[in-house]
Amino acid sequence: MDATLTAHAHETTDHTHHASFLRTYIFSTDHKMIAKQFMVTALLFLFIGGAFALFIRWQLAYPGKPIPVIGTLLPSTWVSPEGAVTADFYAQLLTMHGSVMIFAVIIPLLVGMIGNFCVPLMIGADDMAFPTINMISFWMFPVAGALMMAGFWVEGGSAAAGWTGYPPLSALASTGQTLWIVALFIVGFSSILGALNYITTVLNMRAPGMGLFQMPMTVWAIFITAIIIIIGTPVLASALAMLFMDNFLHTSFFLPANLVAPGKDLARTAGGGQPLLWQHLFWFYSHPAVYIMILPGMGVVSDVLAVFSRKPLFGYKAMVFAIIAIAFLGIIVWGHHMFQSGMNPLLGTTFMISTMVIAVPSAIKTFNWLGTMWRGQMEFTTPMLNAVAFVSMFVIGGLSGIFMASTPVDVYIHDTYFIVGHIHYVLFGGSLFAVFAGLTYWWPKMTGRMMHEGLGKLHFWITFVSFNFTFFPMHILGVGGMMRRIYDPTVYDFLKPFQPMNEFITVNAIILGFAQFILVAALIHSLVKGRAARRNPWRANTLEWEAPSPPPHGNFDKPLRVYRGPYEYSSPESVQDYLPQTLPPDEVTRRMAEHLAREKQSGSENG
Ligand code: HEM
Ligand SMILES: [Cu+2]
Repeated sequence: MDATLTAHAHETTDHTHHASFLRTYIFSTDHKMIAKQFMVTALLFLFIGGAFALFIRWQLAYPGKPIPVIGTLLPSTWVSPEGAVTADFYAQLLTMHGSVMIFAVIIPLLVGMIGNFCVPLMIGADDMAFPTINMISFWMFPVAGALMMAGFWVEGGSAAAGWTGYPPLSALASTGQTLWIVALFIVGFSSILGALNYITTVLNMRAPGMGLFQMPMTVWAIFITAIIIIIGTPVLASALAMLFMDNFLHTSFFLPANLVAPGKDLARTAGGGQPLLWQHLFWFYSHPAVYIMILPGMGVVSDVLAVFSRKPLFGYKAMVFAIIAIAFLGIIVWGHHMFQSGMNPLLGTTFMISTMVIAVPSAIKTFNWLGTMWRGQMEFTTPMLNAVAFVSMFVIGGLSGIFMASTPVDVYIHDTYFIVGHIHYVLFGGSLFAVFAGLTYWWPKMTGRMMHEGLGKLHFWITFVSFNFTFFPMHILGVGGMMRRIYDPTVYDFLKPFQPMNEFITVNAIILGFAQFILVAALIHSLVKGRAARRNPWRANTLEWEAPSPPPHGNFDKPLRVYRGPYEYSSPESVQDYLPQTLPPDEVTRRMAEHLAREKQSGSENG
């Protein structure tokens, strides 16, 4: 292993200057470049998805009023002549906001960007196991994203059946819906290829001496996430294939007999299908998918919290088993999305109980994060602030989840804004804050430049405050009865008193959206003017910090051997307060002896 590592490193330093622009930046097989490609593409989609959200929010706060500034510039198929969002366009925006954020932002950022950047570096490998497959896996993603977006320009507009694509609506739909189906299929393919790569890389390419229980939590989390992807995604893919056939080949997997759909020719549809079948298949993937979107975040945050608390991660093994437990339970709870579908109450109860059980490993993780910070020497850097926000926002989102998991409560809050509140606490407050934590933590390694702490903190605080002002009131709206996916709340008398709250949310959503430009400014500022980053600016133990910043193609300039776990902070064995995983034990003792001798000497000089 040592020999191959060094051999690769040599080979690559020789070859880097010959690599063409195309091979270096476009069709690169280097995991770090692929991570950056995922980052740039997904951040672009973050702004696109964010713009959709602001259009939605504008309509909810000021129904029927023209969109300011750009309203009249938008195509007449999207907006009314005065420039207000039409009902049809609203349904498209809502569908595309959810689909883009989940499939083109959160999953690519957490799995594509963090996974690609961290896994090989943190286990001391020179690249992924299958670099070419890795490249293909990336390139499927922008292709899929573009296909999905293309829906806005085809006859009938984009997909509009919600990010959950429920039939019969989605099975009797427009070209836009088909583009959505094809795009998701391709994204799924890309995910599976990525997952195969992570699993193989973690199992086969760890540096000598690194046991599974010496891997950092980020690596564990991506590893388990990859297993969930392998189990869940093929099910989604088959469901999508069936939906595609219902649309085009007059099959009726999801179309019941005697269906009446105005304006649709159902003569050739046999009927006999089950719309509920889609819900089962979809949620069999998509509930585990919420863990695809949170587990990597949990891994990142565990690493960041330990480093900036200068303490070992509390309960390392419990953390690993909690991830495994969450992943396992996550696969058997999908029915909690279907409580109101008329399922047998007995079945509903089993799904309720299994869902509530997920709170146990989630709480184990939460308490261990608190235990990690407890009495630590906490340093509130930008990554740390985002990581602490992750923990607290995830707790709020997890708690609202338990409300919904209770079947009698869910009768009232299902399909209301309460669930929109829940989704955003876990996905924005959780996953996206974890992305911010990870991005700002590994940025110096990625680019070789430090980020401006002031800009990073400004971005954090504005985001954190406006995030809570945007999404917390949604719980109140939901309990008040405001339905999710509603176009104009003011047509219902009982919702009229909530209109000021809707306006408040929208104002904050606008602030939240524009605050993200501060992050972009911070990244650009760092690239242009940032201080050069040392190898290990955060004084961390894990292997990626042994590589130069940024690491060259092939990653490490020296052979590595792992002697211990990743979280030996404030170790009494160490002269500094940390013990890198690669520092040989005899070197640790030698340094300590030297240090003690020096202390003794200075002690006798003073005395
Ligand atoms: C203790 C943890 C959690 C529990 C008990 C829980 C429970 C639930 C339940 C019961 C629903 C369905 C509500 C309904 O439709 O009436 C739901 C929806 C949802 N949850 Fe969670 N959840 C938890 C954590 C998470 C996490 C970590 C994520 C993502 C990172 C997440 C994302 C979602 C999403 C996206 C939906 C909405 C799906 C839709 O559009 O219909 N949840 N959750
Ligand atoms: Cu779920």
